[in-house]
Amino acid sequence: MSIEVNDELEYLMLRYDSALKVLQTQLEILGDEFKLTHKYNPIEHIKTRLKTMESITAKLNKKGYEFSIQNIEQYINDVVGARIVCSFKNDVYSIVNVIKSSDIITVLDEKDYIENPKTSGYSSYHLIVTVPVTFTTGTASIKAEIQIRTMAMDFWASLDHKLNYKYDGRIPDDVISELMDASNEVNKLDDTMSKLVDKLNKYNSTN
Ligand code: 0O2
Repeated sequence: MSIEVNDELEYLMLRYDSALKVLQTQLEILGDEFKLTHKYNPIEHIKTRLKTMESITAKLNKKGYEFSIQNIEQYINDVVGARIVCSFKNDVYSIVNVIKSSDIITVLDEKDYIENPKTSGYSSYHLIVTVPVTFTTGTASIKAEIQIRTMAMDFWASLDHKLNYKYDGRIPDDVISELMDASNEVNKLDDTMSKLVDKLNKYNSTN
């Protein structure tokens, strides 16, 4: 198959869109298998998305790279993105281990922003992975980012994202500090809920 240079960007996005489909299916399969073997569903929901061209351009700009196909492939890890929202903090680590043990998904890098939250207060576990996608030209390994977090972390991150978008990243210092306080509260809430579930599990196993 010959591809005209003008079609290169469209072809790149087709590759990313195909990787999104593979990733989504694979994550659902891993989740279903976990549910069956552990008689417990740690996943509240899974959301996938393709980064918009506007957002890709803005991220390249922010990182100091010009817009090119090569730079997108080299420097933007999250054109394909999946977010797995779990019930409890322990569930996040269980899901990370399930993904790491998969033969289909290859982990290239990981960032534990739960153990080490970002200065903004952002908490989540990030995996940069590749998934294989087979085209008529052969099989390609395509990069994706998987964010795994609790519902409480997701609540904080969604509001923080909305505020940053609304105020174009120009949030006053006192509000930034209050967001950090709110993130600490989220962390405490996650720990309280984990302790409650441990207590209930112990209670059930002794009764
Ligand atoms: P969007 O709109 O969510 O896609 P690197 O991997 O080091 O080259 P990158 O990609 O900036 O650079 O790495 P990082 O910081 O590990 O992950 C970035 C993504 O994590 C962001 O993607 C957000 O989705 C999320 N994130 C990171 N920090 C914050 C934060 O302070 N608040 C919120 N709400 N989300 C955060 P994008 O492309 O920035 O945004």
